[in-house]
Amino acid sequence: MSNKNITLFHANWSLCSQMVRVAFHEKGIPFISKHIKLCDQYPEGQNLDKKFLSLNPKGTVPVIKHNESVISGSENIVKYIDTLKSEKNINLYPSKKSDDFSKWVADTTITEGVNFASTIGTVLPVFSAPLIQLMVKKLPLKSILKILLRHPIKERKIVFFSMYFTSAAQKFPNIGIKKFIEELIRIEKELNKENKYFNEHFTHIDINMMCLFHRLKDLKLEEILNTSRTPLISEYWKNLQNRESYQKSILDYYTSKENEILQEFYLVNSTKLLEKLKDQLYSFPHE
Ligand SMILES: N[C@@H](CCC(=O)N[C@@H](CS)C(=O)NCC(=O)O)C(=O)O
Repeated sequence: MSNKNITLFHANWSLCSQMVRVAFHEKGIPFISKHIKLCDQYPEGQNLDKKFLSLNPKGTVPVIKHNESVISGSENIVKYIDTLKSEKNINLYPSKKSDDFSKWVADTTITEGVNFASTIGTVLPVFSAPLIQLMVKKLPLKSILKILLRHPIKERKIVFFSMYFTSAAQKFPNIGIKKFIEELIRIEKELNKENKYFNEHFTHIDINMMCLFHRLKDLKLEEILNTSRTPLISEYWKNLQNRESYQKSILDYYTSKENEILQEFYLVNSTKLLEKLKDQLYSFPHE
């Protein structure tokens, strides 16, 4: 099947969209870009419009349309992209698939139906909550009502609504501290000094880690990747940032909107999360 005419519906600042863009870049497969203004970031809330909901009834990005097929969810999409032929000789999956590999992919994805802060993939949205709250509070009331009336995912409706009317999201990061440090130690143990990446070559796991670690950078928590307790992670993160896809699929998608929000966030945010993470990491028992 031709790789032409693949349309990606995505958002500049969305972890799952970043994952899929990195996969496209790594495979050397072009896509037609349709940027969706998400309801927690923009008054338009295009992911709740009828047209988008007819593509993905869950109202989330990313989604791809290839000829007549529509695929949603970053995990499914990256898997699909990997099956497409391209000039670049790269496989995002190992030749021998294992349950362990699949579990790492799932654990590093924002998997639906999985409790918040129960995997590293679902901890990062919890850490991002104060940043998202800052954007939600800027929305006009009309947009919040649109979320209330149309968002297909009940939990998100409640979260966005509470972000608008309360400051509860400031405390959300605390829910993820313990799990995040456990996961960091688990990753450190899994990494091998001989490999540049999680496995012997760059795979779907590395794509997800790149995006999750980058979100830590956005949140000014990157220091937690560069401690004496996690020397292999520190090296691994450098290797991930050296991939061309990091620049082209993540950094190049920052516009003045994202940069301005970040500047404001750094001025107003005071959860002292980094200190709490460091305390938790250094008190983690040595084996
Ligand atoms: N499991 C899905 C999760 C999709 C998801 O939650 N996307 C977020 C952006 S990372 C989104 O669309 N948020 C907007 C909303 O929920 O209204 C995936 O991996 O793609």
